[in-house]
Amino acid sequence: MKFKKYMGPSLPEVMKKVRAELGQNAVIINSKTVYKGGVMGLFKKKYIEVVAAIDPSAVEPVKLPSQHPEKLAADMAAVTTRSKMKEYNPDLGLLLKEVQQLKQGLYRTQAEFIVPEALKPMLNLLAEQGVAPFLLNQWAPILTELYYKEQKPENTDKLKSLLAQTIFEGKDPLLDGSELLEKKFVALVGPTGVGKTTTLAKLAAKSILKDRKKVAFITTDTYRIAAIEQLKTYANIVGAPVEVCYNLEDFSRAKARFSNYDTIFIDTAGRNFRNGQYVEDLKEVIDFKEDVQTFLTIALTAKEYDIKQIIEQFSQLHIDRFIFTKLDETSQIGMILNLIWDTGIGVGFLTTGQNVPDDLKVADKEWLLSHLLGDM
Ligand SMILES: Nc1nc2c(ncn2[C@@H]2O[C@H](COP(=O)(O)OP(=O)(O)OP(=O)(O)O)[C@@H](O)[C@H]2O)c(=O)[nH]1
Ligand SMILES: [Mg+2]
Repeated sequence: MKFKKYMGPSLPEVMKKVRAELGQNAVIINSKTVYKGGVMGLFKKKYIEVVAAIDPSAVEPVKLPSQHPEKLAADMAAVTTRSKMKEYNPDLGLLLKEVQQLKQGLYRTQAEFIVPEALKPMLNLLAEQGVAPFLLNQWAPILTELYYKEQKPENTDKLKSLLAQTIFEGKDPLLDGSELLEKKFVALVGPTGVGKTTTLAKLAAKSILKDRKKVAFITTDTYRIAAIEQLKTYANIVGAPVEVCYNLEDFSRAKARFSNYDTIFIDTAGRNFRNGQYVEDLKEVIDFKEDVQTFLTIALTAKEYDIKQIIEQFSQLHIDRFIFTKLDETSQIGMILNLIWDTGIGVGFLTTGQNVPDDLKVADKEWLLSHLLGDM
């Protein structure tokens, strides 16, 4: 398989180049819009970039003998408007085909004949993990290109490293949680029962034990009677003070009391955040204009569709990172990648059980990949 990148101001113009160089058997593997040139980031020009491929061993189509002119005219008159469009604008026909394939949502439709056998087990594993077809469609051709460039390696570790290269290209900072918890306030928000309070206790313990920080707690969860007690129990264990806040005045008072603490961990009530009003309510108690790092806490046992609605509601606050909880309760974690790629929000921490403080993991891409691929 021979790959080549083409660029031009529009898809039809790029396709002309592709056809001229690679012929009618060329396969479009990937196309995207790129911006280039400009001055100091301004006035960049838009280009279309297409990766096309041709299999040199592919059989050239048999050329039909030229038809009698009258017969040709009759045939042409018989074609439908739609196929006429295709005939007179072959690029549009190709585009239609690509859109249909994307709509089918299966990377296999496009990739089955492109993706080499050696790569299929890894991509299938990702599909089984629930990684979205739009991502697999995006990665399969890039991975295939790398595989051929590297002379078709067979070694599993090498194949995994090609996959890592493909997936993580340009995404490293979003998958690295090592530099977090640097702000004065750290707030955990999210739906009911996802593990906010437990995770907050784990994070506080990590700050105290590993990072030697002076830590305090604020809870705004005055909704559930037992919630304050739950936080106080953890706070007593780590020897940190707690303030309960019902409104912004309480928040200012707590801020003044904890002025000489390094990190103040804020617990919030779990609510049905599909209701946007509850997100608004958070702003009535927490002063998000302060130096707050906000984590949206999501249990991996929840449905992706519902989570997307919750994320949408939280877009009225600034969400710095996700925390994904309950990894131990599911064997499908592909949603992590879907949400990160979908929203551009990175992951800070993952939790793997109920034990405080042990079942906490700082996000890192190697760990994530090894979890996605299991024992492969
Ligand atoms: N299996 C598993 N359970 C967890 C994990 N994290 C938290 N839990 C459990 O989930 C339950 C709810 O945890 P909480 O920390 O109270 O959750 P919350 O989000 O604060 O709940 P609300 O304040 O009621 O919204 C508890 O039983 C925790 O032990 C995890 O990573 N894995
Ligand atoms: Mg709680």
